[in-house]
Amino acid sequence: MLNLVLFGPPGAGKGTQSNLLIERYNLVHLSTGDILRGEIADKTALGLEAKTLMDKGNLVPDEVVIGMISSKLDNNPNAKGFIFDGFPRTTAQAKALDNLLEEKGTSISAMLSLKVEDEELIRRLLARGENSGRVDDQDESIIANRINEYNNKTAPLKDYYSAQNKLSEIEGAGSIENIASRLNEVIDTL
Ligand code: B4P
Repeated sequence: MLNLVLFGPPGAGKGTQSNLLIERYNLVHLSTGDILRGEIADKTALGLEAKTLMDKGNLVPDEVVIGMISSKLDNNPNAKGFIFDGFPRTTAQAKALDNLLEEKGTSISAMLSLKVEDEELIRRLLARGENSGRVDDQDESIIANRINEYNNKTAPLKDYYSAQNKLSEIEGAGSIENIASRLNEVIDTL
C-alpha cells in the first residue's frame, strides 16, 4: 500500500495537492479538516464542538480526530493506499496512526512536507477567505494563531518521521503544477 502523509503549515497547499495526487496514484483522500467541516455542515454534536475551536484557529482534541480517521480506515478496506491531509497534527495523533495502520498490516510510506514562508501562507489564506466563507481564513490574528499552533504542536512531527527515515521536504512555493511535479518525483522513488 502507498500511505502518504501530506504535511505543512495552514495554507501550504495540502488540500490542493491532495486532489491531484489521489487522481494520479488512485488513493483515498482523508482530510480531517474536510471531515470536520462536514460535521459542522451537518450540525452534529461533534461538529458543534469542533466549530468553536476551529473558528479560533485552535486544534480539535486528539481523541476526536483519531476516532474519525479510525472509522474512515475501517470504511475503506479495499483501498490501494491513503493520503492523510492535515493529519496527524500532534505526536499523539502520529502514534495512534502508526498503531491503526499496524493493526491493518501496513504503515506510512512517507511524509511529504511542504515548505512555504509565513507571508505567503497569510496571503493565500486571506485570499481564500474572501470567497470561501471560512471564518478561520478571514482574520489575520486567527491565521497567526493557526501558524502558532502548527509551530508548537505540529512541526515537531517532522522529527518523528525523520527518525523513521520517512521525511521528504518539498518547496511549496511556485505554481501548483511545479509543486505537483516535485511531489511526483519523490513518490515515484518510493
Ligand atoms: P485544514 O482543513 O487542514 O486546513 P489548512 O491547514 O488551512 O489547509 P491546506 O494546507 O490544506 O490549504 P490549501 O491546500 O487548501 O484545517 C482547518 C482546521 O481544522 C485547523 O485549524 C484545526 O482547527 C482543524 N483540524 C484539522 N485537522 C485537525 C487535526 N488532525 N487535529 C486537530 N485539529 C484539526 O491551500 C490554501 C489556499 O492556498 C487555497 O486557497 C489554495 O487555492 C491556495 N494555494 C494552494 N497552493 C497554492 C500555490 N502553489 N500558489 C498559490 N496559492 C495556492
